[in-house]
Amino acid sequence: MTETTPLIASPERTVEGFVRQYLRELTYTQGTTLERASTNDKYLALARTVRSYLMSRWNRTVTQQFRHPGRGVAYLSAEYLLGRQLDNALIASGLEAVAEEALTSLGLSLDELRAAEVEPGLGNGGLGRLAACFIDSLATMNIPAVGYGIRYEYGIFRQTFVDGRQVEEPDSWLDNGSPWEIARPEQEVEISFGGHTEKTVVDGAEQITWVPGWSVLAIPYNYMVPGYLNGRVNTLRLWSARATHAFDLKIFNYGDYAEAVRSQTFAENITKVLYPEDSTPQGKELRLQQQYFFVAASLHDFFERLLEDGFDLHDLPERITFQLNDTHPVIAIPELMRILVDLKGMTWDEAWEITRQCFAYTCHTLLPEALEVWPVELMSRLLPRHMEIIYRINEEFLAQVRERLGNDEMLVRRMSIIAEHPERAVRMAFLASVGTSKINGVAELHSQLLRDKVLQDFAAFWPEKFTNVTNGVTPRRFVRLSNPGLSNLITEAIGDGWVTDLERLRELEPLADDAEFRRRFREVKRANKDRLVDLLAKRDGIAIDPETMLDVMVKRLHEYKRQLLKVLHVVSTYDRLRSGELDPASVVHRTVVFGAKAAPGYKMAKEIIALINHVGACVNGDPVVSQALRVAFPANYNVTVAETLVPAADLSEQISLAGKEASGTGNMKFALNGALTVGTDDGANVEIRQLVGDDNFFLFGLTEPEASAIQEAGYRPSSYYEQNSSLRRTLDLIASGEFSGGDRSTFEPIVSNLLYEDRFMVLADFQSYMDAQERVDTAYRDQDAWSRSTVLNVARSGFFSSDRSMQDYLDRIWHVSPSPVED
Ligand code: NBG
Repeated sequence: MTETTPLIASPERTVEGFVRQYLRELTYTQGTTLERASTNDKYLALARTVRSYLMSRWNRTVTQQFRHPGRGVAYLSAEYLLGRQLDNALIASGLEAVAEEALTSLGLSLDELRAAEVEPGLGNGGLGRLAACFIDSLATMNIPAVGYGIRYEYGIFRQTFVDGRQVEEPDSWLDNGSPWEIARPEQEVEISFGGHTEKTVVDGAEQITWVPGWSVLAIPYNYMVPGYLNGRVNTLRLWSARATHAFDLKIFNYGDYAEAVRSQTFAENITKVLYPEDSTPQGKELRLQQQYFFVAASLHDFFERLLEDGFDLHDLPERITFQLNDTHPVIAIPELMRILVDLKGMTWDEAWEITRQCFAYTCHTLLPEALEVWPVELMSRLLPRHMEIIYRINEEFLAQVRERLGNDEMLVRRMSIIAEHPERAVRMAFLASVGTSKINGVAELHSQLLRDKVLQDFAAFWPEKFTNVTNGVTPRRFVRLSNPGLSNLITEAIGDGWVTDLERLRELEPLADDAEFRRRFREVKRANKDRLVDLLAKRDGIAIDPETMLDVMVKRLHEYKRQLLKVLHVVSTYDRLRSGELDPASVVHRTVVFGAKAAPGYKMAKEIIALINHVGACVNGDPVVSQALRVAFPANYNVTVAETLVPAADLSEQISLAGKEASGTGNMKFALNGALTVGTDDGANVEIRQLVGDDNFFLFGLTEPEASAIQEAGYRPSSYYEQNSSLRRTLDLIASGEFSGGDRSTFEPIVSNLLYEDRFMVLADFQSYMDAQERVDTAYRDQDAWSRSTVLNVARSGFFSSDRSMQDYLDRIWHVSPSPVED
């Protein structure tokens, strides 16, 4: 590709240049004037102004990629929980100060305009946010990488509370315009479904053709992924479904207008909505359609647009690794086989070798019910050719197993990609294990448990395939942008190199012993609390006291994460304050903040939300208790709220049952922002504790082997109830109807579940958790020692940068080198 476009200079990086560009956008793109413009007009013009500064770098990045094609990464993820784009684009382009001054000179406020952006909530929780952190790091590290995903028209639902119960509202995030995306309708890809396959013999060789039943168009929308101050802008390509032209036309010709519109709607349903399940997928047909839709479009895009004409496909593994973010994109494995064998005429064996080398798989769970399976019946109906390919992959794989391990039929059944019970179904994690060259877990403990338990047979068969890459978070968004006070303090002390080399935070360690530094550190925390006070007052009408300890538990609502354990602590404290056992004047004053969405179909999770809200109302309404303890549960926790909440927190609650949380990434954000963790030995907590030191972490609870041993011996939660009087009082109080206006039935399902099932061992860890909270209180009383610990948490958490995670992927899996974009 030759570059013939004359280079149009970017707008000048001065206040005047910015003002000029801004007024141009407001006038010529938005079609309004400063006097008439709505807040949304002003925001859109600002977004486009900032975008215009990045545009030539984006073009340059793409041009360089076409001119010097080399080894790269394609990250395939059904979710990207991006958060607001404006602030990130401002810091990545180094335009923050200029923009602020320019807007002020026009009588506008940057703060007001940034608040007008609706965040693209195209993900559920940790998995989607991780993908967003990873693409940020890849761009910042100058790695040629492209992210592929789905442009959901409705992202994660907006949560509201009615009588303390969760109500979901659609998130129509595109309504006010979407200045960060560029549609490329001319690069549409046709994606087929259904139909049947036909066998023909050509020159003695069997050839299979898929004759699909229906198809839709995939329209790409490009998003900028700007590296931090490095002039690289990578691309995130999200696909949107549209009805095929041929489809409507045929029906139009028959004169059935209504039918034509119906089919259009049917096609466009595919990318209509993000499934709000987190960690436990629903086996819905539309979900499989979504998965195949984006994966097939992405592979096609890579082959047709990014690969030069005449590229020898045998060299494909030299060019690309497709990283599969969980099992959602795993259907890409049979799709690549179909492309290579059916469309490109390769032999099966050659194609298989290439396919395996081109894919790597990240597993993000330990819950057996979270491993996706698709009924054979559905797969055969929706993707008949892929089902045949999966059968053959399985046949050859099981033959290999028999050859190496003998005819151990139990083992063969256990390892089969096709499950036989309760119905015949494709186990996507097994397909991923067979069809990739590397498999990784997301924290040390998680990777170990994958090898020892979840994928044990595969790890024994291919030990070298398994590796670990501990998750990370981007320091740009989660420190630099969300915590300007701390960022300035750090930069003043050690320079600004930490933003792209987070291990440099180590240089802060000696300052933990510097009383003046600790004082300033506390000042920053206090200012962050004041910011949170403002936000919650404006956004939710919730008043919180910045003088209290902020004890924060924010994450998806899931039984394994054990929000219930936190509730029991609150209820027990309420009980003791009210009965006079604790003196409100002398205890450490706390504000317990919850933030959590429950999957709309997850009944128990929704009951727990109601319980939190009802307990909160009683706590806050009690004149004695509320002097010392308050509960705040702002609705609709999202990335934007996290950006204000995390920097303000004193205590980070990471209290899942050991062996259940794959990693957690909120835990890392809190530690990096100077909160201390109360946590179990689970997921990445293990590594956080090792790094920050036992003295600066409140550990409690069973270890994974201990929990497993109790389960094996037969766990009896009621025995803990019988033996522990404070636990008994706490549960009895909930059962009494105290928090439900005297109605004992309201929270009865929660109480009986804890007493008679308690799958995640809340009761077993209760006492240990209460003891840990006592240690927290004691530690918090000595503010000077506390802030020493918080400084050490920050100084020792540099490991949890997603830049380090990306470096680990590069070294262990991708083997791609940086390629800075030239001027
Ligand atoms: C989640 C895990 C978290 C982990 C994120 C990112 C799924 C399936 N998994 O512990 O529950 O931090 O993935 O790896 O959403």
